Amino acid sequence: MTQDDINKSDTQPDLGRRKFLNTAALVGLSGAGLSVGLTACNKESAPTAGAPSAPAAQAGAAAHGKYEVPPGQLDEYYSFSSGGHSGDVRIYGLPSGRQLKSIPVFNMDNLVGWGITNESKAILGTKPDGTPKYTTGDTHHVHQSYADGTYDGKYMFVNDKIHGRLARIRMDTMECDKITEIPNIQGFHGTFTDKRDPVDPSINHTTRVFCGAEFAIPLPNDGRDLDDPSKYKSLFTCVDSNTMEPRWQVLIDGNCDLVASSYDGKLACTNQYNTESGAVHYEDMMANEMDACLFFNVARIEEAVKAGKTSTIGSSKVPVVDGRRDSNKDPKTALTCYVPIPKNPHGVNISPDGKYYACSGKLSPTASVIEHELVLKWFDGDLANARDAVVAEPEIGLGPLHTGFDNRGNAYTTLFLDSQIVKWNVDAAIKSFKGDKDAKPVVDRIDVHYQPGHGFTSMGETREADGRFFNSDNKFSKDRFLPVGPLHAETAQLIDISGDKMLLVHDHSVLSEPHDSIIVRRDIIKTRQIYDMDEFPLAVKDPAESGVFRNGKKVTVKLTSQAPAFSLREFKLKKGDEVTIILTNHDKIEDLTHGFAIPKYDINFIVNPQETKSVTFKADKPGVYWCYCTHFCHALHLEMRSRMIIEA
Ligand code: K7E
Ligand code: CUA
Ligand code: CA
Repeated sequence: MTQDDINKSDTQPDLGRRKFLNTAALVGLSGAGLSVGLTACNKESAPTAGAPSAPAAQAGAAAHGKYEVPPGQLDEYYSFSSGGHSGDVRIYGLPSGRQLKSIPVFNMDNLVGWGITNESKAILGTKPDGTPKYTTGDTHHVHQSYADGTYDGKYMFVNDKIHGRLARIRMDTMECDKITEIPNIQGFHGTFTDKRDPVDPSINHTTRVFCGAEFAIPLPNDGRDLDDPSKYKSLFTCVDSNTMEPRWQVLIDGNCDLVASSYDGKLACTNQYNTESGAVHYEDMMANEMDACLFFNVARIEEAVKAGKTSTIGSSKVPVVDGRRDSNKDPKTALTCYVPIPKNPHGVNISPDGKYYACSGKLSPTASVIEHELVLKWFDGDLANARDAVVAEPEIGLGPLHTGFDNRGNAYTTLFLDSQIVKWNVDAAIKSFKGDKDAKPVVDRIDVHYQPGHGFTSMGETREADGRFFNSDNKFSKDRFLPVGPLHAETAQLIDISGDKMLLVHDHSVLSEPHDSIIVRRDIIKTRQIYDMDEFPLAVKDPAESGVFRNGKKVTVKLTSQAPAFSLREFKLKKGDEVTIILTNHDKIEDLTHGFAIPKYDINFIVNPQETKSVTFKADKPGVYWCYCTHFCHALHLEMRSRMIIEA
């Protein structure tokens, strides 16, 4: 690429790409028999979608200095973000967009030794040979534990779509402490913590995590029914947030996608784009005009489990209840309620007042507003038709996906195809749906760059939504940052939503490929900077305990670190030994971390202040190996080593 080419790509208007994506997407969809809805809407929103816009950077931009976080000052919010197929969870400060940390979860991480230390492998799960069972993961959704309808700062949960696992991260250390593999599912996508118990009023905090499986599979998936897609099914799973064991599963018709939970604890829900149960081809999944938002009556499901109205699948012992349509025709006993929603919806989010769910149409230009009380009314047998729980369905633009809320009754939905965020008023949408011609649901629009996936507001998934910021996690960044080869950085764009007009505050680059995030006020999060040595059963509490302890071929090496030295200058082993090294960091000073790398043995990990970690390996290569500190800790950091001697 010449300098000229670079300049050209710099000045290329963003219109080109939008047109391309719009057209390409629409052609692709119409080929598969797309509904009139989308075409009709295209006309309406064409002026906004197709109009030449001012150069991207200026459109709707805010005066920048107002949001600057000067050197030495701290951000007001944490943003916790899934890393997609990187398998990690990232932490950013907002409004600055500074990246603070990547928490290894399903990925292997060389810096902290995740997937290398015995402690992390015990959490990840291992194969018989002691290596991690899986080394890949795909994190999509992060949600924290709640008390009284807002974050309690204790835990964060994140899904792994590839292998169907749920991970828990403790918020005091911001490290993963448990991972559960959910049986009999594939494509574990949406997840959400509950906010209180549906029955016991004293439990006003999170005790469950709901998990939706997107891909239907034969049950059990052991080679049977391979060629009979009508037998492929999805399960909705409830995991105990404390033990992290699956409590129950619901067999459903259609599929799960995103998940939401109600503030009163009574309902969980998932949007369904595949009510057709098209098992193999995506055209099959687009046949119906209406798909659904599927509601789960948590108290009834748990009664049914208690009463033993359950089955099990394969070797799993998790009780499964029947949530299929035909088994739940009588609302008064139904475990599930299928609310019809157009068309291949994606995204379901509950408003901070707990009253409404917004479920986006994706292939329909609409967001459907479902009233929580009316769904409960259906379960009481007092609402004739589940569809009557839909109280608004504003046309908001093309490719609507995810919705965030402010504290003033407004919703902000990402429009993937239009590359916009649309602000719409929930009450106006309800009035308009009732026939009020003067009610105008759409309040404002702002271009984002480009193709937003998730969008989320500050504290917007809690009762303490504060209506200050909206963050748009975009899927394409093209010309927003210096090019770095074929794989571009992703853009996150921060938008000030505190006024009538949305204002673009700034872009910050994020590594591929975030999906969902939550924005949490910083006062809620209380972290520890130093461990308690007693938390680690293997801790080498006194440097004097250091040494090599042999039991036949099994050898334990105990050592400690204190800047700038390890307690053993050298240790001797024999070829063929099965070695476990236990290292305790005796430094008590905040930010004084040491590393421990063993050349040619593929070992590297850190120990934070007062932390203990261990690694196990076979001493199969005789020679001298300088184990050295990898984490800068002291002026004599380079000198901080221990000599591992392996005799032939
Ligand atoms: Cu829309 Cu996995 Cu949340 Cu990505 S999903 S964007
Ligand atoms: Cu210890 Cu560097
Ligand atoms: Ca569908």
